Amino acid sequence: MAKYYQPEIETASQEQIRAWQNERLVEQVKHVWNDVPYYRKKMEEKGVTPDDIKSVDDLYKLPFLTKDDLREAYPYGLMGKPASECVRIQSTSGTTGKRVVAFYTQHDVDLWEDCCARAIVAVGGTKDDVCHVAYGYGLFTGGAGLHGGSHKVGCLTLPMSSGNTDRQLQFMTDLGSTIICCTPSYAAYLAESIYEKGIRDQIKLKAGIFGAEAWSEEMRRDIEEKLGIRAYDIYGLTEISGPGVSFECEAQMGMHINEDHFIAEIIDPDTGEVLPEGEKGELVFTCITKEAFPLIRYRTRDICVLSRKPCPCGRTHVKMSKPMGRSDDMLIIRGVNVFPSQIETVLIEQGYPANYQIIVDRVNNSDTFEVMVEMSPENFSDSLKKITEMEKSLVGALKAMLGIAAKVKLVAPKTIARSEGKAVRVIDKRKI
Ligand code: DLL
Repeated sequence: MAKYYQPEIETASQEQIRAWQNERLVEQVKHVWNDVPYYRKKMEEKGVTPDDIKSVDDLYKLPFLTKDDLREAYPYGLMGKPASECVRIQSTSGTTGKRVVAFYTQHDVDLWEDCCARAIVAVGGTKDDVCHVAYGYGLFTGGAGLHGGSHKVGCLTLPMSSGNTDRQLQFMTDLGSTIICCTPSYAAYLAESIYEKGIRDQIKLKAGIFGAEAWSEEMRRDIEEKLGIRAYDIYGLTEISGPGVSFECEAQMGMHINEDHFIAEIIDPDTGEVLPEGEKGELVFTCITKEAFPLIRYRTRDICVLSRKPCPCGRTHVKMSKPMGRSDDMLIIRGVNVFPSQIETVLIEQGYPANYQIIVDRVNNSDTFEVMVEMSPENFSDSLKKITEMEKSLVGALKAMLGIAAKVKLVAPKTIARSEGKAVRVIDKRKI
């Protein structure tokens, strides 16, 4: 086993974890005070100095950072090290506003890759595995993070990147990939293609590490069944490092947050007040070991619940639930709160692949709400009568779940544009 892997860190006592966090937080606050003028100014505005921060209990005194701060400080304003000491830049695709650009020293890359290595080990990965990385390489953190983690575990790493499904399948069968890392929507797409080509018996996959977008338990079961694997969730965000901030273990009941590197809080998204454990709210992270992009109390906008209930796997680090939506992507349609994940649940329950697009518009001061849904090859029909019946049944199921009526349009398999990175689920024309 590679040198990085220290299971004792992941099974340390709560007291030990707290002691690491206290010590590292105090140091980190001094670092940003001295080296990140943007954050120092925010602390001064709140009347806080490093002397006020003696332990994690004082964390609440520190100001939050948000995506707006990142935009304001773009590109270099939140750096904690001179560019000459940094070795890497990663970035988000920047579909809304300016893209997020994050910096890493070699130390930061190392700790990030350690986090991803832990995720691979948690799904049973060893040096005997062939780890097929089909997340995008480049600015997106998915490819680079899992690639580095796979090296640290000592897996034979296949740096496929995303796209070119035929080539993915050829390598997968020829080289005997055993672990696949990609977005869940791409995993579902690969599963469909494997089914169509009738090559399931040539696939040696045993586990998948899927994240970067929301996916439901139903989608997990669907992928597991179709690919004959166990499908694990992995979470992260560019601002905090990338994938591996948290990951699922064999219990598949929440993702362990790497608490020796990140302190997690749950806050009320409206008031900013810290909520007690077990309450649902916005996830906030403080990086306590990063040098180049040391974000403190960064508001993720992801809505989750934290739990310290003992995990059968023996890991002691706190677990987060799957994000249940974002405090900023919840749709309000005709006054009703709608989460895309609810629509996904209905589709999978009704036997559709989770490939859909929600189109919201406003006509004559009233919201229109359409859900375009792909039929699966199994339930595909070109009979108008049959399609109308199927659409009617989906309208009923969606109404029961959401409490409002949607117009449903069924389309042929593989007609909704799929990016092999993240799926575009919502087109909200009201904002345009
Ligand atoms: O998506 C990092 C990543 C890559 C995670 C590969 C997992 C695997 P960003 O592009 O900065 O980074 O997007 C971060 O994606 O705030 C969540 O809203 C969402 N997200 C990430 N992982 C999950 C997940 C990467 N497992 C944003 N489930 C985050 C649901 C997720 N949402």
